[in-house]
Amino acid sequence: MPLDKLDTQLILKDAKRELAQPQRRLFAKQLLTLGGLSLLTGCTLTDQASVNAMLRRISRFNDRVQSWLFDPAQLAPTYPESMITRPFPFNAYYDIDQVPDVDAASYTLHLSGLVKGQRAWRLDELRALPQTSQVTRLICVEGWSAIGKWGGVTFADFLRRADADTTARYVSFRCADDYSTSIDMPTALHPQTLLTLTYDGQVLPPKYGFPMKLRMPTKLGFKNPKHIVAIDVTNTFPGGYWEDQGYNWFAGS
Ligand SMILES: Nc1nc2c(c(=O)[nH]1)N[C@H]1C(S)=C(S)[C@@H](COP(=O)(O)O)O[C@H]1N2
Ligand SMILES: [Mo]
Repeated sequence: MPLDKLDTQLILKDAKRELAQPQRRLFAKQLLTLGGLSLLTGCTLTDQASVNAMLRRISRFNDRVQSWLFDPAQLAPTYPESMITRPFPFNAYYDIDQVPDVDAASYTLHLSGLVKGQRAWRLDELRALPQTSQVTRLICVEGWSAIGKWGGVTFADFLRRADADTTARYVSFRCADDYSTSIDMPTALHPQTLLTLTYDGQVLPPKYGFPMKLRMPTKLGFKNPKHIVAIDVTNTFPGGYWEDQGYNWFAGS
């Protein structure tokens, strides 16, 4: 069916709604006309499904561009401890009374994919690795940000100790709830990307991701997975919980 046979007004309205999310502003600048976009992307805009496919394709393109621009030496701002937000907000795709209850004694972190080293790590093994801490700002797309203090193991260190192939493209995370997300390798190796075991000097509480979360001040909140139980190193694009629902994958600076 040619484009003019479709309700182009409705499709445009829908596309604009999709683009209204703040992390898509870059993306929105490129919203010319649907006809122009269809020429650029080579997609035929015959129905809503193909419009969505086109939007995803453009978002993926932006991810690639941002990934080239991303400078791994660029550091996110850090703050004095006096600026820590108290109480620090809790956020998840469910309410606080549904926070997963992970058992410390039986917890293991599974490593899979392009990794030569040890495949499962116990919590005491993670705690025995060299620790560092940082005070940074978490920015959530829902319209809030807060400064917190996270401690743990520099993720690049961990990946090297685990003998992960750091030339792979992606690292993906599966969580004790039904959450998942994934990042590019330059972000995984960023000096401020932290395999986090503590919050504000205390064992990471359940609400903030016990026993382990990945903290990246260069990424939006939703890219910072809590309650991680499995890490996969891969060259196959992994997506994630929000990413699969159309949120921009790169989602960071
Ligand atoms: N496992 C898991 N991780 C998650 C989420 C979630 O629902 N489940 N929500 C994300 C979102 S949207 C935000 S803003 C931060 C909130 O982290 P906080 O509760 O430590 O403030 O966690 C992120 N990581
Ligand atoms: Mo968020």
